[in-house]
Amino acid sequence: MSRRRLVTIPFSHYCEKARWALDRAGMSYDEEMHLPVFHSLPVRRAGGTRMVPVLVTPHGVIEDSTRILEWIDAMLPEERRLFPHEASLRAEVCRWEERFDRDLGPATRRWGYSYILTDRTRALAILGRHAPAWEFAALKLAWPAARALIGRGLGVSPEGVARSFAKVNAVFDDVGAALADGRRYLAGDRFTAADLAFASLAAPALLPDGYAKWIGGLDEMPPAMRAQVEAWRATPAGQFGVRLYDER
Ligand SMILES: N[C@@H](CCC(=O)N[C@@H](CS)C(=O)NCC(=O)O)C(=O)O
Repeated sequence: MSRRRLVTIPFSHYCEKARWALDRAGMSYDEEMHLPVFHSLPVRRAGGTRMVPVLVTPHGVIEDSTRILEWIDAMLPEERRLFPHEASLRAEVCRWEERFDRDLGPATRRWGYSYILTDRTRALAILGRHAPAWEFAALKLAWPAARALIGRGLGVSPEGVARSFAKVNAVFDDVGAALADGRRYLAGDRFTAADLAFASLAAPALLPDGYAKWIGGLDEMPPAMRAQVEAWRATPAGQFGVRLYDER
């Protein structure tokens, strides 16, 4: 039987979400990593449409991190599932998860890129960590064009970044408010897709140790970014995200 293959942009937090779920389920897979822009062709070759993550299995191709989580869940016993069976709890988990996918993921990504793209040396050090050698060489050569393409694609403008910053704060406030009653997990009394989606999609804003392997640690980031990461880490939602990584 051929092995499962996860096609990724390695530092993508949506890929991190899928990777976390696969690891948690103890499912083996090979990760095929690409740089942004260079990912397009491999994604289509793998049977995907445009975005990563794409999971290639002997039984078919699964696109989208949430679909990947659902696919993994179908193979787990109820008590290990990320989406509980009980209807009202499941609805709560899905509401959180959709909110993080829709609001938090794009916002932390744009905010993070706004710092990373400003300095060529830093950007290449971060983006190039796990990149195939030829993709990295091409990225270096074509950096001004690649930078412009990524920045435009993600809407990295002062107004866009300000909107994303406000969105991260709004999500963190809501998560903090939910946790104020002392609960350990966002929905119910065990770890679910809500927690996994929050921690992984908040990772660019929290830079927990478990994510540093993919994007770099706090000390590699510019001072203004570091200060904001530290401020977010100090919030109840930030502490929660870091704790989930520690317990991973
Ligand atoms: N809803 C998707 C979002 C995935 C996503 O935004 N992937 C980004 C990387 S973080 C991507 O592939 N961007 C490349 C592109 O848009 O071409 C999921 O949950 O998997």
